[in-house]
Amino acid sequence: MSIHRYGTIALLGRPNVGKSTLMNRIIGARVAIVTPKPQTTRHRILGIYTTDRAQMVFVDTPGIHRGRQQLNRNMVRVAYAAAEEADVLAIMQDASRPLDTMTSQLIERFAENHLRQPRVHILNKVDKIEKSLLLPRLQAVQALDPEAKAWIPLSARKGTQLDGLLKTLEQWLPEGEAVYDAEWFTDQSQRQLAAEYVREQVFLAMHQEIPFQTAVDVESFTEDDDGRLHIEAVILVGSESHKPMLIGKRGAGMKRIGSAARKGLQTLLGRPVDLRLWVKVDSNWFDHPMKLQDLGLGGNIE
Ligand SMILES: Nc1nc2c(ncn2[C@@H]2O[C@H](COP(=O)(O)OP(=O)(O)OP(=O)(O)O)[C@@H](O)[C@H]2O)c(=O)[nH]1
Ligand SMILES: [Mg+2]
Repeated sequence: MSIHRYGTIALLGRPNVGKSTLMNRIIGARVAIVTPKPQTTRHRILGIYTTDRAQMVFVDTPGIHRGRQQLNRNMVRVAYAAAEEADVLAIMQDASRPLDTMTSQLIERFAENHLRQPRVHILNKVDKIEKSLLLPRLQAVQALDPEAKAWIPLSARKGTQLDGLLKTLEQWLPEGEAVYDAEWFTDQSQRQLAAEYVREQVFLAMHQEIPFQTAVDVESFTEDDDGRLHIEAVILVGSESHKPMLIGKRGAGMKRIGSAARKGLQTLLGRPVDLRLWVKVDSNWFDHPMKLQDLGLGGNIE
């Protein structure tokens, strides 16, 4: 009989490199929100992939970046804490851009902190790159971290090379039995998913600093006898001037956000959803440790 493996794989890298896209692809469901804007992911999110041979728990993390606000610092802390706990470190970058300094910074930091887990480098977005540029970029990452176990170019969006990635990752996981039920694919509650799906639509609809100063708090989440979910959520904005921009003419902006989030949730959860949204101004919530804690953004990973 072959060995059964179980373990966690931290997906680490700069914002916007495609960590959440890759995890969703592997899991086959939109468990993490994805937008073209950096700093979309704010929490540690698990995506659980189960086969006969292994249970692979992907740990999606916020992109590592510099930011002065408490929210930014907490997000980065979550990413590093996830790295410390993982069995395998998957370091991701955007292959369509020149090699950035983040990969070397990460490797240095892991060495300083004695993190000796196997490392696998992922060069994402190869669908965007001219073929002749890929090989030198791959060689640059290999030269930077020759002790890594693998350097894998792929496209999370197109789903190319995923089998190769999964095979490699599985090989470096420790032996062990599955921990999660085979039907589970994330650790997030439906309530958390609802908040994230609303925030995704806010990120897609809003520009400049508005999305980064927005949070979503689900205030009421109930299920009626027919299985329909009734969700009431507040969108927190960082300044009075953001409120009308979010609401739009005669509430059109909010309607669009609500309708798109509701449809996405219905698809994910496979049940009808009623969603009511409000906007509340709470200036500088993103720089207050206590408020962040209340919103589940305190920087601790449990
Ligand atoms: N062309 C192309 N775009 C991709 C690919 N993977 C992700 N993207 C796009 O890159 C953008 C960022 O993707 P995310 O998955 O949100 O990136 P992330 O690393 O999770 O970002 P943060 O959560 O901000 O750290 C989105 O617009 C994705 O559609 C890919 O393989 N090819
Ligand atoms: Mg993300």
